[in-house]
Amino acid sequence: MGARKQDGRSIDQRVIHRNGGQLVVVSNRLPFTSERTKGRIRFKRSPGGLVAALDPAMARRGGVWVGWPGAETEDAASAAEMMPPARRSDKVRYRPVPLSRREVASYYGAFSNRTLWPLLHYFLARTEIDSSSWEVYERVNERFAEATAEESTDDDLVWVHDYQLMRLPRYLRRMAPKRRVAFFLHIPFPSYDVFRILPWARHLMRGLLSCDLVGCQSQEHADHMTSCAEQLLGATVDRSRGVVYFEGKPTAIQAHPIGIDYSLFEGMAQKIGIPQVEAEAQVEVLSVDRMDYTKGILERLRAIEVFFERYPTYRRRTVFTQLCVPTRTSVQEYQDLKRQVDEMVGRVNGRFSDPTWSPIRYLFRSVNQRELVSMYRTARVGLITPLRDGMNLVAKEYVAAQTEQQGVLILSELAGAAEEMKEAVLVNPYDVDHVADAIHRALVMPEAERRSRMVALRHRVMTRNVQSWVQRFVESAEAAADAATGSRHAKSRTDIVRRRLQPWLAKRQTVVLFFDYDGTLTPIVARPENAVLSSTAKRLLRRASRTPNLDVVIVSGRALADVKEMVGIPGLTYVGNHGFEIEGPGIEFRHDALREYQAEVEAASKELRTIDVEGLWVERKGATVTVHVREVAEKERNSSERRAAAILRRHKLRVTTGKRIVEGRPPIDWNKGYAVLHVLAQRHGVDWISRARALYVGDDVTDEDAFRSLRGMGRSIRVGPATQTEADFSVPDPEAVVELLRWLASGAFEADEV
Ligand code: GDG
Repeated sequence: MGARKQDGRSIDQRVIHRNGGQLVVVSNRLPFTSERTKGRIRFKRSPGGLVAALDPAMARRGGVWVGWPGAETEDAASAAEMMPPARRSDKVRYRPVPLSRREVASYYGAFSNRTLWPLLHYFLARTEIDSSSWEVYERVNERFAEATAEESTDDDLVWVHDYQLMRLPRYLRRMAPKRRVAFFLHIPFPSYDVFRILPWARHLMRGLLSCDLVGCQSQEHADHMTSCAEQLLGATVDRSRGVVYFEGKPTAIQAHPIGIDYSLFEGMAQKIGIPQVEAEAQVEVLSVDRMDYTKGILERLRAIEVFFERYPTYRRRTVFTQLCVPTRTSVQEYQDLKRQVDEMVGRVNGRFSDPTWSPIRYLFRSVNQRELVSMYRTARVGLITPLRDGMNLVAKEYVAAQTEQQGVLILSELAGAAEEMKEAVLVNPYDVDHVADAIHRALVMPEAERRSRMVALRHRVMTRNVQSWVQRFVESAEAAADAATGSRHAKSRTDIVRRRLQPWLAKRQTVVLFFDYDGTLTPIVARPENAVLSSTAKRLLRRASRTPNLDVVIVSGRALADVKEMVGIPGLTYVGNHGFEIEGPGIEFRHDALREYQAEVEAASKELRTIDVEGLWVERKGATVTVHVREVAEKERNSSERRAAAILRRHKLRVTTGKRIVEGRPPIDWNKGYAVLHVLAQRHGVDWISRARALYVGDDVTDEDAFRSLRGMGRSIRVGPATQTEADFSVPDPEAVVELLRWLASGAFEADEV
């Protein structure tokens, strides 16, 4: 029976239903594979790490999954038939992308698996260069992009996976310029000298740079990708922030090492119970791989042979189980590898076996997950030695299943996992003598050492699990997309900030809101006296001042009297003069420096007024003095700023520069950040953190002090670009601040859901 009727609804109904802001995952394969046998369609979970990692996350979170259902079909109608019945939940919908026989052969078999796969894993001699398969790769990527464009909206986050779809983002960007697009590469990204070998290296790089975020398994891969962008396309690179600018658009390139569903593996292992390894005569060493030349199976078998040569006393006491899962069986290289592995196992077994024991137990098939965990559990040593691997999830799963902390992990230093799993016994998989010795070392390792290594490994695999991987990736992708789209998406950026703040704000009784004035509540204007609060902002501030559990504080570089007059709402707390003066219910504060430095500030102001430059003017405010250069002719602006700064320094004042202003203030450690903490302690006690949430919104460099002070204790929002700031979030402009204020003043942050 086809999938259409099994869940009582048609596939199309499931495909059409949509809700905004969802995750749209795109991968070559859907998480299941359909097979047509004797007129019936059967569905199997697809093998491999990508599905193992993403399937549970999607099932929990919901969204759309775009991909190839696995069987060759000529048209969309027959592809729809290849859809499975509704799964565990209806939260995941599938959009099949049909592929013809020729496309499967060229896009998948040839370009993906005989060109990109070997090259990205540094197997240069196996890399095929064939322009006809490239053309099919392009066309298929375009078709995937079309399906993705149809299935997503500008509110969604499109998350494209892996090397088969590196060109997709380029097409999608053309079809839907505002779509938020992120990419994750599951396999390694090689150095420039290797990647440039591909005649289509530039095209592939352009594909990646059409994304807002590109995630790699390790920092090393991310660094390689950044250099390639720079050297192949002349992109501008900001290494400190991990951002590449190409064709006027930023792309963040970051390391996001993938994790596993730790509690699933640990839970299954606990259910299976404690293996009776000690009681058994034989100790087991386990390797699990897809049958792939990158996994180093032949080299490992050779190391096992050397092990039995060097350590003959371990014969009959040790069994190596090699589970090889068949993949890409239609590709010639994989058929050849299978033959070589078969031969090698036969040779080693023939050499060492006796009538009751064989050194290698070889399984060429897949096992179910329970059996797999049971194998992980019984193995004293996990022998994971790929020649190159993006990450290697088997290493992490083995560790998760070691609930008794008895096992030892031997891990290739050329697997991405080695970057995080330093407590494993790390080996060079090509050095078979070294691997043989490492096996011996693992077998004789004292229990105390085994335990301490395993405890450390388990802790890391547990905390960096697949759930946190998805969460961190999605958050980084949204932040990168915000930065890229800038104010065009003002509203949605504010929405994102609101969504993220809401659960945090709702957790405490009181919320203390700090707003900077100029540039935050009002737009920046040429003359400060013209920075008038809009009637909406004023109304909302008034409403906020009456909202229960909301405490509003206005923070400004202006003199206290000035900012009080500009806002004009009684009952709020006002912080003036960058924190030197504070006034509000229960607070009356004037910093001593106001008096101490009065004479110096006065003298500096006088001297500054002697600068004869048209448009420059000096504003004296309590403890500080500000030189405004906004109206100075552009060519004279920098020199005027320099002259003003020199005068201020001569008077021993501390100089800060802001948006077309230069300011001098007493050279003492006091700033908006200290003032914010002072207000919190005065109004809510030194232990304010247990009762109140503090949120600071500001646009200026002087607000960075407040962002820093609240780091880890409160939250902060920068008004303007999210670059070079200590703030946790950003919104584009004062209009967005007013939107945020509307929400806060309504008290809606106390609700359970936004
Ligand atoms: C790519 C990258 C990266 C294996 N045999 C059986 C079985 N498996 C599952 C394992 C594991 C997965 O397959 C293999 O994952 P790996 O990470 O080891 O390798 P790749 O397939 O090459 O994955 C890799 C990964 O993507 C994720 O980003 O780590 O570097 O090459 O989860 O458990 N599962 C079952 N039976 C088997 O016989 N049930």
